[in-house]
Amino acid sequence: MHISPVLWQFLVRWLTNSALFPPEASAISPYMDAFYFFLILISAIGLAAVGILVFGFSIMYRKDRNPVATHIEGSTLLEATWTIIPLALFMVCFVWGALLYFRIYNPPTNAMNIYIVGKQWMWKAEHPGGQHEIDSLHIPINRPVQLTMISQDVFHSFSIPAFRIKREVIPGRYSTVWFTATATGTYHLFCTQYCGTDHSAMIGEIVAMTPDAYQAWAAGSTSGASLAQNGERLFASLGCNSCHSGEATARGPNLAQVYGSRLQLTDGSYVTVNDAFLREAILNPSTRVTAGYVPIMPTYQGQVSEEGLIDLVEYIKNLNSNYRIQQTLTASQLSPGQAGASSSGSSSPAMNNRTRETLGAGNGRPAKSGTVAPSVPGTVNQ
Ligand code: HEC
Ligand SMILES: [Cu+2]
Repeated sequence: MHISPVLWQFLVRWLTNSALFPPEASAISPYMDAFYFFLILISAIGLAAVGILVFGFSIMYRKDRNPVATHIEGSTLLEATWTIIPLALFMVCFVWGALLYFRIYNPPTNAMNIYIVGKQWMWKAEHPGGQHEIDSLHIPINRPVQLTMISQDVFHSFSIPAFRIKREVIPGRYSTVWFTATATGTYHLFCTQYCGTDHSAMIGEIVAMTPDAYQAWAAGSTSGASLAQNGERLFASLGCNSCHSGEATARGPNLAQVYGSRLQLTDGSYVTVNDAFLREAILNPSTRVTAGYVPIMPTYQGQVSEEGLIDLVEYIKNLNSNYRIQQTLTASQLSPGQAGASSSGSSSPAMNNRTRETLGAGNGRPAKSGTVAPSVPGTVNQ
């Protein structure tokens, strides 16, 4: 789907300047806008068609020209036309929308991860390096950023109009959203789900910076300990290491390689261990018991805050050396073009599959299986 870039720039700039439209500041924005304009266009055509017919018929069949009502028996051709044309239009919307949807909800595996905790009425952001922010979020441009979000109380919704993203933030469950910012600047952050008295004040700012500026900011605002280090401390103080010592005789499984792996449960099914699974495993250990183990792990419900859980999750993630290597490499690389290439060597095959699918969808062509991760990972950002 291609619109002349000149015409596109003109249209978007005009809309942005006249405050009708937020700026396009993420990789997905032009694609979302193209779809949005298409919807407006077909709605306008439909509106015009109906308007013209109503107006035309009321003149053509007015009382003095047509005193006795004409009885028309129906027409198969006409009915087929007004069924097939809208159906075709809706199918175009469906396929186009679905392709965009898959792109928006499948983060590339080399995305840097930031945690967001929503509560009445503020947004808290936690960077893996231990930087904490309230009602603001600093991010580097030209790098995929994934947000892992949870609410401490009621439903909220995290929305950055300039990035064309919005996602529910739900109590008791992680939800994720990702984006690649393309232009430096400060953008609005809104809660777009009515969440109580001060809902309208649950706003903040997104500061998109060059990778260099981001690194300087991150170095200057760290609280000392990274999330994983806090998690390690919590892991010891909650007594997790009494069972998860990593030794062969330990009562609990070794957690070192668990993140990103496919784990077999006692009922024979498999799960892929992600952030949400880890959180569940700590709060409700008995719901999904790992095969080969007795369900002796106590629940930690009510004993750890959401921030504490994030620290634990981040700690367990970082025990997986593959994940750690991948994150270190991507964090130290300022050029987004290399980030994917490094992750291809270190992440598990299952993860590479996902990267491939995302990249494939992003290019508008189907992913080829059997190939190694794409040689131009930067395509995620286009
Ligand atoms: C009394 C021993 C014990 C304690 C204490 C304990 N666990 Fe476990 N844990 C287990 C056992 C046994 C399993 C495997 C059976 C299951 O899934 O419930 C397990 C499973 C897990 C899993 C699922 C992943 C896997 O490989 O099975 C995670 C994650 C986990 N524990 C984290 C923790 C954390 C974090 C703490 C501390 C807050 C903790 N555990 C405390 C015994 C324990
Ligand atoms: Cu809210």
